[in-house]
Amino acid sequence: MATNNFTTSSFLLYSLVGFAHASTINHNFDVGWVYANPDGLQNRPVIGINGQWPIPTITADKGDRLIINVTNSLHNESTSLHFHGIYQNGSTHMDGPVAVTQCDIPPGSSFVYNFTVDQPGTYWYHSHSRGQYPDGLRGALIIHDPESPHKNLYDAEIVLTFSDWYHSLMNPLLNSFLSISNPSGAEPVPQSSLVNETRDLSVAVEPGKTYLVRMVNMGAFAAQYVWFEDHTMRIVEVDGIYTEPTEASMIYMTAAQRYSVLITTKNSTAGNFAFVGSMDQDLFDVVPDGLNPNVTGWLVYDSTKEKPAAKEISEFAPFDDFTLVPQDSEPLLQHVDRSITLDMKMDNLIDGANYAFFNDKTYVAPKVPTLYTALSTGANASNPEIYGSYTNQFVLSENEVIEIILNNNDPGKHPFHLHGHAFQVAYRSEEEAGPYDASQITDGTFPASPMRRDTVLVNPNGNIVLRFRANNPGIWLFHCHIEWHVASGLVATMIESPLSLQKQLADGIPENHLDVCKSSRVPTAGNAAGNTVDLFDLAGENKAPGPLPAGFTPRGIVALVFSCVAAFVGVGVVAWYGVAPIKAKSV
Ligand SMILES: *[C@@H]1O[C@H](CO)[C@@H](O)[C@H](O)[C@H]1NC(C)=O
Ligand SMILES: *[C@@H]1O[C@H](CO)[C@@H](O)[C@H](O)[C@H]1NC(C)=O
Ligand SMILES: *[C@@H]1O[C@H](CO)[C@@H](O)[C@H](O)[C@H]1NC(C)=O
Ligand SMILES: *[C@@H]1O[C@H](CO)[C@@H](O)[C@H](O)[C@H]1NC(C)=O
Ligand SMILES: *[C@@H]1O[C@H](CO)[C@@H](O)[C@H](O)[C@H]1NC(C)=O
Ligand SMILES: *[C@@H]1O[C@H](CO)[C@@H](O)[C@H](O)[C@H]1NC(C)=O
Ligand SMILES: *[C@@H]1O[C@H](CO)[C@@H](O)[C@H](O)[C@H]1NC(C)=O
Ligand SMILES: *[C@@H]1O[C@H](CO)[C@@H](O)[C@H](O)[C@H]1NC(C)=O
Ligand SMILES: [Cu+2]
Repeated sequence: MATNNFTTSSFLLYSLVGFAHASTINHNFDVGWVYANPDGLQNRPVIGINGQWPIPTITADKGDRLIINVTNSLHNESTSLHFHGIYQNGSTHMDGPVAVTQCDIPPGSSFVYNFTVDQPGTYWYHSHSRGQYPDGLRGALIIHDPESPHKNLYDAEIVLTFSDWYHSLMNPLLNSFLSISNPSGAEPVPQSSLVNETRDLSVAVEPGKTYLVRMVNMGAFAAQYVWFEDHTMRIVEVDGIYTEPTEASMIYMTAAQRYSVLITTKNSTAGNFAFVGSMDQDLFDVVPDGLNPNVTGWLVYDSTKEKPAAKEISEFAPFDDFTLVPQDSEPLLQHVDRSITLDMKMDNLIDGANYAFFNDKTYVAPKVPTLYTALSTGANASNPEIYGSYTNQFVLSENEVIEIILNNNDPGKHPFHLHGHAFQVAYRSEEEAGPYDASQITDGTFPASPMRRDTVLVNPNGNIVLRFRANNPGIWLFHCHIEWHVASGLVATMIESPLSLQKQLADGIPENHLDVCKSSRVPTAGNAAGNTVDLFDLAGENKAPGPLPAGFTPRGIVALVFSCVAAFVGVGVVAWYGVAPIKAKSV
């Protein structure tokens, strides 16, 4: 009895305290073009908010509600915002990916994101509309935690964003990336590496203090090696998950990953120290002459003293994130209810462009956003067929333990991200290990308490095994976070507990969400093709280009392109028309 009373009153107290603390944070974000020259090499249009770029950091406390009214003032592009790593538990319609949980926000329209953030940590937000965020619509999102287990370990906080930077806009880059003129699928190589969207950043520090340094890689493509000269990092958080404090002298941060580290400063102000972000050039097919993959910043103890050049290091030996242990020691999910194998590869289709595939399907966005299909199809929402032929969809049952086995049949490194969850990384092979072979797994191969995060690297021609519980009804993308590979179709759709989702969102989708669909003439009911009468008739759905005809190898395409280019050398436009008929055959 006494115990019960105690529990009840402490529960009440907790609720009251929780209530008193939770606040609502409102932002009006007017998204529009501004000009910037972040690497000092080229002034170019970038996407800013309220006339400013870099865009603002969003900060909140755990439990707060964020209400962000986005107005698209870009005039010539649609947009959307995704809050990377936020579970959106009960609010999947606020998650942001276009054609998945919402329609594109066309120029001149507004759209309100309204959700609570009940998870502490380092996150970020970015456009989730066709390849747009590398044009600048990317910023930090920090959720503070009055109850942080590490709060007594540091004096102050520093936020650093790392990113790669292109001198050209994404639209033209995407058009040439995904075309017959690039049959090998070589990704554009960034021109610069940035910290806080600039170079040569000075970070003022005081001696004898410990800082919580929150780092985010907001890049489009490049992973970054990060190190602080003569200072040790103690990792305490990855992707919003607290970890047992773990020392590292260098970390490897893929696009979309985050790390919080504790750094204790020296006791003297005798000198300043460089820190470096160095883009992983293994990702680049060809390293252009003169590329500087590095960005340097300084921990500045005394601004009157020199800022020394970064010392050259002989090798990159980053900390292995697989060895991290979550602070809550959540045990490995042992019993798997549903195992999903995704075999990924890159290949050409009939239009000559290079696409990315899961199980031989490249993702193509459906006509009806997947969420609206789930909400408008009654009991048929549990049938994966209605979501189309190109969405790589999986319908997950409530509370099942899901395992994703991803086999990377490609010589590149890919950072995979799941919306709506942090997953356990049960296994990660070395490179060249080939497909996952469960028969080789013995007791103790999987960690007792695996690292959890929302973005993880799979090694070249290697594999990963991820596990999570389907405890968050919603429509959640699973995709490579290299923006080029999102464009080339390396995307799957998890449709989690669609019938519970229908109950959860029974009050309907906000009018302003449906309004942007109306403005863009996007249907909001029926199957992937917009058929509301026969849900199993997908006629008219969006499709991928057809396969290459038999005997037409990717090598043949490369040869064709080069022979056309050679034949019409100096007459680029004619060369272009010379290869056009191949495309025509596909339709
Ligand atoms: C969002 O902002 C736009 C532009 O200022 C305004 O017209 C609209 O009423 C706002 N929407 C809401 C729900 O406040
Ligand atoms: C959109 O507008 C920006 C800024 O004026 C411009 O640089 C860009 O080329 C335009 N994009 C398209 C697709 O017209
Ligand atoms: C945000 O969502 C809450 C909870 O659903 C609702 O009460 C509130 O009216 C919403 N506010 C706006 C501006 O949409
Ligand atoms: C770096 O950028 C973050 C996020 O925008 C900001 O909070 C921080 O103050 C910046 N740091 C410095 C030293 O300018
Ligand atoms: C700084 O001084 C404190 C207190 O004297 C000492 O405990 C600590 O080890 C010193 N730190 C370094 C990096 O020398
Ligand atoms: C970038 O840093 C690495 C590691 O120190 C070094 O090997 C390389 O020479 C640097 N590149 C340039 C262009 O400075
Ligand atoms: C979502 O909320 C439900 C109900 O409160 C909870 O059981 C579940 O663990 C939450 N899921 C996530 C991913 O936070
Ligand atoms: C499922 O779809 C079929 C074909 O459109 C339809 O006949 C059936 O009534 C639907 N079932 C439910 C429960 O909506
Ligand atoms: Cu990728």
